[in-house]
Amino acid sequence: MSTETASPPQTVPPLPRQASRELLAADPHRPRYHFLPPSNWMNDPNGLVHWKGRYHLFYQHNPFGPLWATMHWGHAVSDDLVHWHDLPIALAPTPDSPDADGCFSGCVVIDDGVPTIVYTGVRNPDKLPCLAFSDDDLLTWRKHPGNPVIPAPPPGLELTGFRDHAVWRDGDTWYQIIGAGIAGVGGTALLYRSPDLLAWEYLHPILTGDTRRTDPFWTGTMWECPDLFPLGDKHVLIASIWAKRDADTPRGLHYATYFLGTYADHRFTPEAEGILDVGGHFYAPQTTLDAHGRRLMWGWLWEGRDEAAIVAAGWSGVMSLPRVLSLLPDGTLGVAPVPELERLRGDHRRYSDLPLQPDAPTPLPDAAGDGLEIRAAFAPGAAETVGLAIRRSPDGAEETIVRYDRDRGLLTLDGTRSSRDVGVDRPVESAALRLAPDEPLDLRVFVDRSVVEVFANGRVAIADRIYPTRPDSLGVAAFATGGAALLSSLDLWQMAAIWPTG
Ligand code: DQQ
Repeated sequence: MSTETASPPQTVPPLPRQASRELLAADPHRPRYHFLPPSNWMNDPNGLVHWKGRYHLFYQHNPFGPLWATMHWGHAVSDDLVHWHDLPIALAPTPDSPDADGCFSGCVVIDDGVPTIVYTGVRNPDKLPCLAFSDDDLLTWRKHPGNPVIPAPPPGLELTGFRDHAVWRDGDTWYQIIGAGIAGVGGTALLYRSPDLLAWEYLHPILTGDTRRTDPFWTGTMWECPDLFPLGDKHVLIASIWAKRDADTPRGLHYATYFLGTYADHRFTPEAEGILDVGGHFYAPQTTLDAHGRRLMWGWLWEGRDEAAIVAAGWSGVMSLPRVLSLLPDGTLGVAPVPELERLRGDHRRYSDLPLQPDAPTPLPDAAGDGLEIRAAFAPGAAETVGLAIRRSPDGAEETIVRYDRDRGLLTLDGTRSSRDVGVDRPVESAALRLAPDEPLDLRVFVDRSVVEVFANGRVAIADRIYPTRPDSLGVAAFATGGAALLSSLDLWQMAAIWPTG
């Protein structure tokens, strides 16, 4: 593909990146083994790609402050999916150009050997598809002088939005879907095709939601960050559901959903659907296929505290752990953290066959920390619920609960008492998890300061943000309610930090 002349140099702020990491490492809420930028604001993962043996993670970034503004593409690289190295900012807004007001979300594709970013250039009020190319293994990027490559949204549609890109190739043809919403109808992803990534022909919406539908979830008025990919013999369409802030949804509406079904003749037919992570802080996920054939997904975990606290902290936003998506034998969507995370496991404790008396939590001796992986199996016996308390103060005044209710088939992350700070979110979120009669509960809990990610039985994920106030809110306890149970086994590892600063 012709990449023509380079655009003028971008205005990239000089950042003392390593120094920022060192400065912020003392913040007790700042995660140590989840990816986040050296400082300031981060939101969506962008441009995920496994290129020449290295994983590249780009992300929406404001390098000037800890609140959302002036969108750049930050960039980091990893050899092992666990440890990340900061690279220079990849895209910055170019004054007086189609992205003068921001470089919004998009993806990376390799076009005949040329790494190419497809992103949304923002020149208010326009948001239009743009390209940038790299000749040095994704390190620096030249913007296409012919940007935007689609000069306007499709005529004849009254859209509530038009942004974010998933691009793939089928034979000689490129396809992309762009997130959108049709006023009065619902969120949608608009399908285009192109012979060369430069000239695009609009086809039609690949799938459209229904603003009147509320069950099993509301599909909002606009779909952000759509993604479409094959998984086993099915296809998955991911859409991040968005709705304008109003009296009914004062914080707007943001959650990431999937549709599992068939993609044929340029149409997607859903057969199943769900919310990718019910935690309420997981948004705008993007996936990539790695060289091992795995479909990897990251999502943005936003903060659960207010702007004043974010400004005081000097940073905002964390990337979820990388997750592997799979098609389970029963045709449903599987999700699990990547096995590479086991490299971070350090000091190990194991507890076996621990009887749990009803209604009195059993603290686990020597199990303490704010950077942990826990893997637990329970024999629920007569208990109504079994579970774990983490980030627990010795008196139990602060704690975050992971609870499984077998009869109701519900896994809950209960942060009601996660913090004594009344200004932070104290989330309570539940996911349906029906276990087969002989299927044990297999719980994996990742604790990383203000991040908790819970995975159960390879098919449910709940990520949340918590902000304990007490320095001794570090304990772990197991419990049963309504009857006695057995904690069959629990493995607990202290997790190593992924940054040299700790
Ligand atoms: N974030 C980006 C947009 C996208 C939104 C802007 C989703 O491209 O629609 O930062 O979080």
